[in-house]
Amino acid sequence: MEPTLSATSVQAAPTNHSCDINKLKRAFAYKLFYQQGKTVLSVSLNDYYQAVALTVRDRMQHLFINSTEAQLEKESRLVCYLSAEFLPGPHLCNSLINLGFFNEFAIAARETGLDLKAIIDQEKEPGLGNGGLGRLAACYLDSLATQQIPAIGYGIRYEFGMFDQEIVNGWQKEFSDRWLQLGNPWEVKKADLVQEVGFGGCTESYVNGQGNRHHRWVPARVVIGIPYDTPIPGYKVNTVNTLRLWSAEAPKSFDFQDFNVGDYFGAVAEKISAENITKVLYPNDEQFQGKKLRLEQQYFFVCCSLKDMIRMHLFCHDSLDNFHDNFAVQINDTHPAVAIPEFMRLLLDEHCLNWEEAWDITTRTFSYTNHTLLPESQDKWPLSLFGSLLPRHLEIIFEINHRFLDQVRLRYPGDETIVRNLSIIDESGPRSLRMAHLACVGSQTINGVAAVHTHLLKTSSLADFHRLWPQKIINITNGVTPRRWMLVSNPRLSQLINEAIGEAWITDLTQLRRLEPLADDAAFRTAWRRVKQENKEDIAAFARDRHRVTLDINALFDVQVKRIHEYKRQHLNLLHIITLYNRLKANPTLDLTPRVCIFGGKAAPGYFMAKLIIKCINAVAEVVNNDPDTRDRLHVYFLPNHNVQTGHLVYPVSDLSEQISLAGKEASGTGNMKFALSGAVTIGTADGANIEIREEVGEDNFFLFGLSVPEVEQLQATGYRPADYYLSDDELRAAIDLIRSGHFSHGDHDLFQPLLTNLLEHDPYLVLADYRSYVDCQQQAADSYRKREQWTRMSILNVARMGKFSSDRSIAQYCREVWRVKPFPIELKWQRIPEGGIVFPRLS
Ligand code: 26Q
Repeated sequence: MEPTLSATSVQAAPTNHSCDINKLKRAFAYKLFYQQGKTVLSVSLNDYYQAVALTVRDRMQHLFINSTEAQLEKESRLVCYLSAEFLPGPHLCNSLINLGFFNEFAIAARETGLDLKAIIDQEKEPGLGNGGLGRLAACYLDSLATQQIPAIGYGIRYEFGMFDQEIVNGWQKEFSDRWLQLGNPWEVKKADLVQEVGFGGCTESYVNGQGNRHHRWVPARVVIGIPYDTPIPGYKVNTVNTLRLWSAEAPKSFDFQDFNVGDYFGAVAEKISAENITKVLYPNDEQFQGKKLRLEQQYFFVCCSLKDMIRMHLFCHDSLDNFHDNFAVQINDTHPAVAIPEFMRLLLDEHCLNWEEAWDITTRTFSYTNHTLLPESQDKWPLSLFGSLLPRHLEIIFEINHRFLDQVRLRYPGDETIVRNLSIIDESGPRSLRMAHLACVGSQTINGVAAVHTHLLKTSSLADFHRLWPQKIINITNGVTPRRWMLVSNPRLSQLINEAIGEAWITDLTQLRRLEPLADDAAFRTAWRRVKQENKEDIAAFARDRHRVTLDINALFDVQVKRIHEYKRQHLNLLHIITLYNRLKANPTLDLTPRVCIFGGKAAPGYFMAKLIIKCINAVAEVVNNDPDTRDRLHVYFLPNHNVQTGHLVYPVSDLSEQISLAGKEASGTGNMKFALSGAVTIGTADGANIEIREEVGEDNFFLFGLSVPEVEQLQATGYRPADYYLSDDELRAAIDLIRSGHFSHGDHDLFQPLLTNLLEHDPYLVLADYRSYVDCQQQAADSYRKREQWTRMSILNVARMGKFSSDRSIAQYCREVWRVKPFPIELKWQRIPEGGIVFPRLS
């Protein structure tokens, strides 16, 4: 429908921040005219999106101002979540729902001749993270605000977020993500809150006026950090917290000194080098790369954030002695771990505390969440690189380590092995800094993200720390927010559940248990299936419109979406698909449960094997989807550019959720929770949070397969020979041989050879060892799916028993066990304009 906005509707500024429909319509028009500078003649759908988003933001601003001011005044402990990545997903729909404005906006849009859904779809999501870790940070911000906990998320405002993925000829191609190109209506630049960040240079010692020796850092260059604030509204509460992202700029737009001596290009180069720091997100997760720019990013945002906290603290206090009473700082993996020596430096060098005082405050302030067990993921900076960029921090780390190892030696006299193992400095090769050890030593609490992960931290990678400090490592199993992963992503299922049990589940997910009796109600099961079917129609329309692909919505939807990694074993899934293909080819009349196999996920651009797996998935798709013997019963669809937005589409359509990492490798997983919450049944290994999901939903409602952690350890210890499995399993051999034959690569025998050689000769993630168990388990799942009533029952019970996996539960646990903070409801002091009139604050 054509928009019916007329020029005459743009008259005066809308001043009432309520949700009166007519006022909303006027507000759209006002934003369109004055902010976008558009009239009906030139307006685009994106202009409408910007206008609607700005209208929402204005209404949020009212709560935001009240929240930040009340939190500052009350001096409640502020949670600061430091994370190099945040993956909040599109803001518009989520904000409308959390603020309780969705219906009013939908009506106002309709009456303006617009479709709110089409406007919502205009938003380019901020892809400021790689995957699980960044998305978890975003779920936690939602839960913090919903539970009325004063909190700030601190991170980096990357100009280019996670690359956009396209599939060209079966291969991944990367395109830069220009998410800011059309403007970002959600952020507010706070130019008055800039911070300075130093890099390089040297350190000096001097004697102060009182005759005490002090140290200072003389950086070689200084960069400016500018904060941009995005409001994070809680669900139907007054609390609106802040996501504060830092952007780097040069101190001056031009260095006139250089300009005067004629070094115009030198001056510009310096400006560019400063801006480079926040230019782009590194798109590789789970693989440490010792790049200087990455360390600059980490230090940059940590330094800005800590100085910002100190600024706020000193606004109300004379000294930093009680800083830890006012701030709880969470370090999201080791990426922000440089916060520990930086905070020490600020206390020692800039605020003149002594070591003991400074260390006491530091260790009461920080806590650290570990997200990985993979050795290749551990941040380990070469000492030389670290010292050249942050010389004073290196000195402080040496001192921290020295004092820490003295403590270790006292506890374990004569045991130099444990000293070497615990040291922050790794001296086994070229000397390097173990950031995880730094984080452990400087934190009050260390947590893993699922029970088995925490157990493995305690018994393997952090075993010596656990022995030293038995109380310090705790488990807090991850969770996901039901607001985004049900209300936004699966409105149909949310509606059905609301009708059945009311709305309390939205903020107390354990209430879903009340659905259990309905699993035995045939009419409810029918309604449940209808929701899934309608959701499948949506994704089928998307696949048809975007990719000219036809999906059979009556088939079993079998979905694996996550980053592409060998340890996540997308290739195990593929071997199963090829096995089904072979069975169909051998017996074209086989009564196979029709399946649509959906894959999605990005590969790190430099990760050759992951990219080859994507190519292989698409190569298999091309053959299977076009073969008349198979195409009606087996379809493979690689959904390109998996991100939060495609997540909204894909979790709600899944019947079967693929969580098939090698046991002991996936710290937790959170996709597993999103699938189950939308009614998918899991086929999975005993890994990460899968174990806890199975405990909750019951073993009858979960398809478990594969080796357990102890079995993996045993197999690896006794010498794993993948070729034995290849030789002894006919179906496995046939699947591998078919790839090798060039059947999926137009006769090219070499294309997938690196993948096959790796599997047959090394197979570090035991794909071949788990193959038979997986394929047989898939058969059970397919058989079960045919018993539709029974399957629907399983689906309902999965949802009913997902209460534990709300991020509200995780956050409540962090508040109790780590941060020791309590909810702080916001009373509205500043009234809406103009209802209470406006009182202008006095200038400070
Ligand atoms: C490190 C150095 C240089 C460049 C990039 C990185 C980097 C970036 C992102 C390293 C790791 C990540 C992300 C890791 C991650 O997402 N881990 C996942 O965290 C989830 C939330 O806890 C868990 O559910 C997953 O199991 C875990 O893999």
